[in-house]
Amino acid sequence: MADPITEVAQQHPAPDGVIYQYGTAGFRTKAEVLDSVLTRVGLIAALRSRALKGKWVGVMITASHNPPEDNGVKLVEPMGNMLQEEWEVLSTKMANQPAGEVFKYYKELATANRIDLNSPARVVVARDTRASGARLLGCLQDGLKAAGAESKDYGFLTTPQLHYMVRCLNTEGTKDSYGTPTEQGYYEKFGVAFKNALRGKKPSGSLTVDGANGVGGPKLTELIKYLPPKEEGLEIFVVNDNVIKPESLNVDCGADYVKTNQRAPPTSKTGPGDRCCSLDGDADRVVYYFKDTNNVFRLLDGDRIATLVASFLGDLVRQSGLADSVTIGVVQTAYANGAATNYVQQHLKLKVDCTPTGVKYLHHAAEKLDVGVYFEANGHGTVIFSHDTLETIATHEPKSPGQKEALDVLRACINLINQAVGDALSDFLLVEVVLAHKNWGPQEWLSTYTDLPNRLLKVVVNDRKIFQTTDAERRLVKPEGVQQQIDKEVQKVRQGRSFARASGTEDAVRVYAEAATKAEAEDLARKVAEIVK
Ligand code: 16G
Ligand code: ZN
Repeated sequence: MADPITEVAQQHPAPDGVIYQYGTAGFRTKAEVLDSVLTRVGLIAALRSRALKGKWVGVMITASHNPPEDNGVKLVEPMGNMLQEEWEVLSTKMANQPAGEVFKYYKELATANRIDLNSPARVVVARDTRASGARLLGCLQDGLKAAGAESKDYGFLTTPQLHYMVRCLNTEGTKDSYGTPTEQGYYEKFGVAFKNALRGKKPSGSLTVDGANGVGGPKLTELIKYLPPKEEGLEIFVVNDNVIKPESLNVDCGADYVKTNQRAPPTSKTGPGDRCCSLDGDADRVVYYFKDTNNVFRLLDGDRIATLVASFLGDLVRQSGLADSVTIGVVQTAYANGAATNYVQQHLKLKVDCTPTGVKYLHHAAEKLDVGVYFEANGHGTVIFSHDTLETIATHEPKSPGQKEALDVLRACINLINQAVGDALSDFLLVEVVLAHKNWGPQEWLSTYTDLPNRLLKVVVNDRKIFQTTDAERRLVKPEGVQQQIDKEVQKVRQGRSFARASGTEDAVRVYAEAATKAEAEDLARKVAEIVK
């Protein structure tokens, strides 16, 4: 009789000719070819937990903003962070082993990483609302069982909720306890923090939240029960929350639709000045938008959230009397609009770091700061506070009622921010707190600076792997000579900036260009696309 691991690998064979890769957001592809991957991720998760002395690790089954027929899976480290890079490579190798080799590779990994295969392994799992989720969960559980892991299934959760659970489970009963590892615990924590951060300020008007017909919609409906009643707090309308029809997920709605098409979902019925925001399919991304008085669509993307939040936290730190002991920094990617970068540096007088695309890079850079505000333009992001900074803020003695007031709000904001990972629900509550305190509507928020006109193009090339970048993806080192050609075009336009990078999620090169006018930005993007073609 075969051992359980070989048996389970053979029960869920990989289709011929498919090569898998653990990319920026885990494994992600057509759901129909993912069975074998899920089983092997079960084995890897068990090994990862054992390597970490039985700490809980997480497995999230989701393909975020991808179309309904896709699915994916990603692993979560004990503090709620993304999987360590070294283990991404091991996961990729495991996913591509022939079924007959899986057990051998499993044992090899154990030996190489000094893992005792009889020690406890603990894995928590959750999934988004895709139709394929239940089947893939079964494949994952087969892997977990074969590896002898203890597992906890939370059913449907947003990705950030799963990250929250993992962090809570590993800190339960310690002084770093992050909260109660239940859905109710999550809602209670963020509900209380929202109320405390508002401190009696009532957000103006209402907020319409587009749930992308994904898991974020029903979870938000649940969260609303824990928020202050609309008479005292925020009135929220949840739209596009149809999870009964999984084929509608991310279709003509959601954060990716809004950001890519620069328009509201066609079903949107809101009037001028009404605040709206859209989540993505697993609710780890959020973008805001509204129609101005001329009925023109206005987007408030991740750059805008970062600048709004950084400016507010900066004020609170100063008003609390902490300006000398706590510094705030903003982390962006090359996609951040030049005007946003400029606003942070020149107006807010804060430091900006730039990293390659992908949450893990931003998160990592933000970890080096006292307070790291990081957002990708597409709406992924959060704020993280260093251990020492948390301590400083917790123990600071205010010297006036004004300082005390600011400090109370700052402390509540820390609890309102999901520090494990970017969380659309927590992010939009934070935005609402800031707007309420500033007494701003979306127009005031938009007026802080004017975006440079920009253009993003997708270029299909023969082999995207030849495009190698440096300087946080802002410059190409290969193919040789291409960067020089791009530089030449950039110099021809006013306030020009452009870069080309290979996509991590699609077989294409992305070209970004911005300039003083729309015509120049479009022209520059087209020219650079010609160069890389
Ligand atoms: C992934 C990343 C996202 C990034 C995007 C870029 C995570 C969780 N997700 O979806 O942050 O913006 O890839 O895609 O890190 P691209 O490489 O195709 O441009
Ligand atoms: Zn997502």
